[in-house]
Amino acid sequence: MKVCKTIDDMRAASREARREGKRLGFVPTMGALHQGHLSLVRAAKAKSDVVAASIFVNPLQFGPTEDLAKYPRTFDADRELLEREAADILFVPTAKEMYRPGAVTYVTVEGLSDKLCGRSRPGHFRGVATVVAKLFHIVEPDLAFFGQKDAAQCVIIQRMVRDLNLPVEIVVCPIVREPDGLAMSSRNAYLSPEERTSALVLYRALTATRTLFEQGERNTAALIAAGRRVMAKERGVRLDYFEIVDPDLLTPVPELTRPVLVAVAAVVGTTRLIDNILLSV
Ligand code: PAJ
Repeated sequence: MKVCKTIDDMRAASREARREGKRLGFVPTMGALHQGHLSLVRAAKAKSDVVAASIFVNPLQFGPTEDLAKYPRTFDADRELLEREAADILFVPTAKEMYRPGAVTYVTVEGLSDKLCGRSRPGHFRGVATVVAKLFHIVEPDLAFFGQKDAAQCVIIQRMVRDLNLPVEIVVCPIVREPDGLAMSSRNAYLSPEERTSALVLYRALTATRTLFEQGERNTAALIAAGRRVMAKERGVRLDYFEIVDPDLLTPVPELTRPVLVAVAAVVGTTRLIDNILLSV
């Protein structure tokens, strides 16, 4: 695996692959890799000739009181995992390499960036869209792989690609869960054993909603209420949102007449976790 630390090195590696007519698949990450990330690398391997991954803890997508400083950084283990998955290129720029002093240009996906997590994390999706746009320009992939775990992120990236005519195909891959249902996340590493148990409430609430839906309930207010009731029962968990929204627009829907996204975010102890499911009628 070729490790590129500079933008110039990364561009050269990408150009070389493309000169040979190879399809380049790209998996952007912030590291602390787990099976969720690796599922994206495997999907990329299956659909592309050359696979590039990036590890960059993007300061622009963290709020001033968020966990940028303590975000888990496990580079040696990450590199080994990527080697084992036979990734071809790893891009690991520094923050200085990615953001020149005085950088003032951002990508805002208006009307979407303030939905779901965007409401309680102002500036977060602007940071995500900006860094992903930059990464796409540097790596120049044919395909880029994202996880459904971050549902709003997928919607925002897809809209950005469409609106800016970026020549990349976005592939969204399913959520990878622990055997007990907890969605895998780099932030799960912050959880104490008690919090790890409490964290199961997110998936439990989503499952309760799905069960009610399968029993025939189509009123979203009733479905949301059921999910929120489950969330409220778990002590030490502060609900941020439990919403049922249009999967493309991220806006609330009153009745379930077409597929919807059920999305939840909550703070367990001090750790913010998200999860979601899709319901299709
Ligand atoms: P990060 O949280 O490291 O996630 C990188 C990719 O892995 C994202 O596409 C995310 O949705 C996916 N992923 C995380 N957990 C997953 C799971 N349990 N199952 C399936 N996929 C999962 O998301 C980011 O980084 C950043 O915002 C980034 C896109 C890299 C921009 O900085």
